[in-house]
Amino acid sequence: IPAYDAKTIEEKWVKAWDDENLFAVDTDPAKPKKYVLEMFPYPSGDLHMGHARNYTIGDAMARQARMRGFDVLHPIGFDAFGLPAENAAIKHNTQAAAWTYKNMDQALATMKRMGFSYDMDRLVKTCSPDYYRWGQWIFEKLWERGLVYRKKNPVNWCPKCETVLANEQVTEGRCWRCDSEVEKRDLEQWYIKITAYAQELLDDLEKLPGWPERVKQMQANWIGRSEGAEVDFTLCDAEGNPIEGDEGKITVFTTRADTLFGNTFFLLAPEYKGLMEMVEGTEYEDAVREVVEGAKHISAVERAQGTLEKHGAFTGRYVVNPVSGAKVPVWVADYVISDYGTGAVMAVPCGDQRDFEFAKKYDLPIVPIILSDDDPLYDQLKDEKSTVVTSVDWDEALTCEGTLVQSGKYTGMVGGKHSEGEAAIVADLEAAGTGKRSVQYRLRDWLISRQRYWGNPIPAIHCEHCGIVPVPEDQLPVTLPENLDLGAGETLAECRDFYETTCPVCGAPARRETDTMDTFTCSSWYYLRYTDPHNTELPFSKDAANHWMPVDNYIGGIEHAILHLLYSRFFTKALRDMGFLDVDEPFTNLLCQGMVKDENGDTMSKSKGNVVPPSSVIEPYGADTMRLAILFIAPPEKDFDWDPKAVAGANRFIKRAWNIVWRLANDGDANAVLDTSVFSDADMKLYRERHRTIARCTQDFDRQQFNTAISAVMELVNAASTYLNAVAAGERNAALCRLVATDIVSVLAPVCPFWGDELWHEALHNEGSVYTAPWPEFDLSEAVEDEVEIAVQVLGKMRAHTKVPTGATPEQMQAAAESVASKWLEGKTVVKAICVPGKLVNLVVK
Ligand code: ANZ
Ligand code: ZN
Repeated sequence: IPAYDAKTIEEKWVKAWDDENLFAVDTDPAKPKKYVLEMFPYPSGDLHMGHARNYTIGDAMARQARMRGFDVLHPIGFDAFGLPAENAAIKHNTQAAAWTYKNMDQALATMKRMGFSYDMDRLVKTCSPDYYRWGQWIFEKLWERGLVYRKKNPVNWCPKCETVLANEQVTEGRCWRCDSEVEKRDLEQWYIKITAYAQELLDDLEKLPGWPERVKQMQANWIGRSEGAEVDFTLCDAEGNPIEGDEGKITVFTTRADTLFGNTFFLLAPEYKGLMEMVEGTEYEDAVREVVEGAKHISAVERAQGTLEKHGAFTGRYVVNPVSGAKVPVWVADYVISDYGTGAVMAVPCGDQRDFEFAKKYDLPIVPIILSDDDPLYDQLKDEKSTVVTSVDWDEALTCEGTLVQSGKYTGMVGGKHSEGEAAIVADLEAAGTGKRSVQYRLRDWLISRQRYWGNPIPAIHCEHCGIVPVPEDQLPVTLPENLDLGAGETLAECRDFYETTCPVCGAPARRETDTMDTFTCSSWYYLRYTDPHNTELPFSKDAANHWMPVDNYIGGIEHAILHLLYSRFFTKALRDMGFLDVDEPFTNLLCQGMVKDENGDTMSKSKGNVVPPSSVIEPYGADTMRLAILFIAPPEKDFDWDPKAVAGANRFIKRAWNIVWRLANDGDANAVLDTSVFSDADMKLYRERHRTIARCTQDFDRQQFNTAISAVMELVNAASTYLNAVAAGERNAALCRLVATDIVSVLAPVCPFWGDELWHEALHNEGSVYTAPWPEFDLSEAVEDEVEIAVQVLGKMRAHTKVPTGATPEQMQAAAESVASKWLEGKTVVKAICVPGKLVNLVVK
């Protein structure tokens, strides 16, 4: 038996698979398709442990699916545009393209070394013109359809990255990439109208039973659908007279119209249009301005969270409440955000915790209009229609359901979200023409323009005469120049060769758009390009997309739960509506793999110096050991701590399985016919074990629980080892030995492919690759034992064990029990036998 030499074997098979182009898709209409996809990497350097885990999971799935008879599409590519390349180029005084291509080459070499079964003919690099050309084309199609527009708006600006950011890219007021504090700037930017799909993006989460619940929940929260009403308030002066010359009314969005009687003040967002004009020249101007300026340094998301200290100021104005008729003061407050609802709020301190805190801070009245029935005020107020109690000293607002009090004719009704009281008041507002039903979404349109160089150019031209016009389709792509002097600070906006152009409509000199697209536009459709990567007429053909889509198994990190996955779902739906493919959702099953942490359970990071590079395992042990360890240590969705002992253990198992397969193969005979009627007891035992473990392994692969699938293989290896030790060489069944050797190689091959192909050829003398071999069949009825072991009790005391035929009758069980328990029965008579079939007999004696 040759020694297991990972290095030699792995080098040999990397080359052989390459020469044969083994992993190319062979679209076979007779086979069912399976599209297995791992989220493509950003080429920031060599692969790290997180990548290794991501791709190992996908690769095991893809290889096993292939063996199960699927026609498998398993591609890879690179999300190659983005700021890190630009920053690295500035730092090392080189080109972003050179840096990116070098990193991609390095990552590709590592992927090969890991044995990943990618169809390299379908490699996609988003920075390559033949890819980004189609990104520009799709952008123009969205534009034609009214799903792209420009707008001047306060936007998130990262001062360090010197670019704007989408809402999704700001976490707790900071840049998702560099963690700098994000500022607000008023800039004209390009937007994609993702909000047009808000409802469908929400509804269709139901079509995704194969997604983790928490990811769907995060998307639903991000979309943030809210049902409520818009209510009109009339502006007035301190005496309650309508204000001359003003528009006269301000509308609010509320989910709690039932609380209108508890509205004691009124709030405007600091960015509310016309706010400063309202206070100009008045004694309130300075205080209001202070709040407006202060709010500029806090992100809208944070302001809305309600965890920060609240700031506000009185504007000197009042509004009249359309239901209670009360005159309430108008304030500016920094926890009100301008781009949700109407940017104005009817504050109800007794029912809303934020309003409650604001009222406490600024000493505004808290009128109780909703009570829980254990409230001390309940008995006094439960029938009270007018306001008799004008303030309470509660510790917090009552934000759940309760009974409405001091609320006119609505008193006594149930109050709360979607409550009886809410419905009644909204119906009356609608009848009076002062309000209407309304649905709001938290989701905002996707700001996609970036003032950065290394990205896909937005295909637009600014003409003095014609406005902003799209670059004609036959002039795409707008090619990104690769020779900018980034080190010297040159930007696209300063690159004459790039921006000087002529207007495609009138021919006058014009200026090319110099903003590039958010790189998330590139990753929103790459999975479609894989289905037809060389198409020069279209981004992908409808037939190819319809054949392969949706992706059956998508594997990636939870950090993409919102951004990438939401954008991709939107792109798929928009492209569907334009007739380019027929699927509603891009990813049927989503697996979010857990993190690989260091030995002490810390996340790995360069700054902590605790990164375990994949090469540190591949060098000493080989890629197969690395793959086995990654899949065996934990179920794929769980985090795990890196454990060198587990790696050594994985390597020991590979060697042991190697030896067992060789020994079985040497005793086996490919021409022998399997005949169970000549089996010895030992043969039968191994044969049953084989059916049992293959069944478990198959089910565990289906459930994507690779760790338990590997445990099943280990049991089979143990059973084979027991057999080889117990049965003399000349007495082993040659057909059985061959079968079990083939089984072990086959079921472990998706995990340890190099090991698998080496044994497939050298020990089993097969042609081809185990990758194209069928997955072993099993028959659970063959796994059933003929006999079962039962426990024997005498007067409830455990005395012995014995075997009875499977399906034995109570009489047979009793007879067997009496014979093994004879020494406890001496001199007694059995009066009764209590039998639990297949398990136990309890003999009752006198
Ligand atoms: C009165 C009220 C009484 C409210 C009450 C809540 C509780 P969701 O559910 O998230 O949609 N609101 C409306 N627009 C806002 C804005 N631009 N900035 C900050 N807050 C805003 O929240 C809807 C509620 O948030 C609305 O209902 C409004 O306060 C507030 F007992 O109106 B409510
Ligand atoms: Zn023009």
